[in-house]
Amino acid sequence: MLTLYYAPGACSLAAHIVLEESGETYEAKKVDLAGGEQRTEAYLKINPLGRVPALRLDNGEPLTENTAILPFLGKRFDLWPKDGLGEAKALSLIGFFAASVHPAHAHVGRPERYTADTTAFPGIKEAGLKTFHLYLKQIDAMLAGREWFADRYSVLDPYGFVFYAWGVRRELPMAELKNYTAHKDRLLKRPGVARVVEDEKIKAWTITPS
Ligand SMILES: N[C@@H](CCC(=O)N[C@@H](CS)C(=O)NCC(=O)O)C(=O)O
Repeated sequence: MLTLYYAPGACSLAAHIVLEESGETYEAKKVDLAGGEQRTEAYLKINPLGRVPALRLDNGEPLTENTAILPFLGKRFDLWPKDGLGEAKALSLIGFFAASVHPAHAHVGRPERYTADTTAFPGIKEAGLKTFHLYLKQIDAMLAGREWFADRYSVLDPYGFVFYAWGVRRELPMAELKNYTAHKDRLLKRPGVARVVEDEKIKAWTITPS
């Protein structure tokens, strides 16, 4: 059985949705990030980097990083492109999400990772938010005329959903991003997504009245 280590509202939400929608029995273990559980000896055995998500595989081995976990789950649950170019495009988007969009947001929430000079925090946060917003606009453009990021629903969609939620949390004008908002609404209509949103107690997301 697969076990997902996750934290409510964190980037682990993507894998949580994929597992919930899969219909396969899995265990979801909540990690208390605010309480520092990710830095305990027990958790560091699962992910030495002290982050969520982490996935314990059927053989007990841990797998970390969204860039690995999501393709792994996508292949297991037929939510991953089968052709070479489709896969390359999916990896390109996962790379953009993990290496650009997520770190831009980290500058807002974790400025201490980028400088020890606390007087520089406001500038780092402001620049991070600006860059994060710019990326969200780019994601919105990618979704123009499309229902999902790939040719059909895939693990890319719950991953993209994470950053929409973070935009809401940071009070960015998300409703202006029409394609991205419609994508978020499509996701929220999926029963498995609604269950996870409820489980993670994410209140900021409601379906946009059309
Ligand atoms: N590159 C990692 C990033 C994981 C990550 O930063 N997770 C955050 C939550 S979104 C976390 O665990 N933060 C806890 C901490 O930094 O102490 C991935 O994409 O899987």
